[in-house]
Amino acid sequence: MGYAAQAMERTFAMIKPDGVKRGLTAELLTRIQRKGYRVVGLKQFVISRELAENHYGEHKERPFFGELVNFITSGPVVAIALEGENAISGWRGMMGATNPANAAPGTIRADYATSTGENVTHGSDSPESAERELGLFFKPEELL
Ligand code: FUP
Repeated sequence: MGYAAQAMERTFAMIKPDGVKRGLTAELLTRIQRKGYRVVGLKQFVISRELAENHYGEHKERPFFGELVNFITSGPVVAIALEGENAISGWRGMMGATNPANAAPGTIRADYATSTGENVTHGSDSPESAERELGLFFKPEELL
């Protein structure tokens, strides 16, 4: 253990339909693995509306909710379970701000996202949401 012991965490990452459609899957997995995170779960599929509405449940009352569910179910996504030191905030840092106009240079959203609605990736924002989202997208036996 180093001087500044860091927490080993699991988080839920997703390449959204725009990222998959544009052929960014390999590039994004490369970034994840170069960073040193371990991929403990991985699958590509089209999310059902039920899963989408559950996943984004906290935004149910927001005006963009319908559009968000339409977008996230519009094509295949790549669901990824990541493990690493401080993986929750670390992956959020790699993604950059929700609105790509505010995303720091070199982040995924600064490099690739076209708008707030189509911003290429998702990442859990807390240990509680990581656990909830990993549970929604993966069965325990799918995490290796
Ligand atoms: P993030 O955690 O960065 O994905 O951002 P939020 O949880 O705030 O938002 C989830 C998703 O809702 C965003 F990725 C895109 C969508 N969204 C909008 O379309 N408009 C908004 O004003 C805010 C979020």
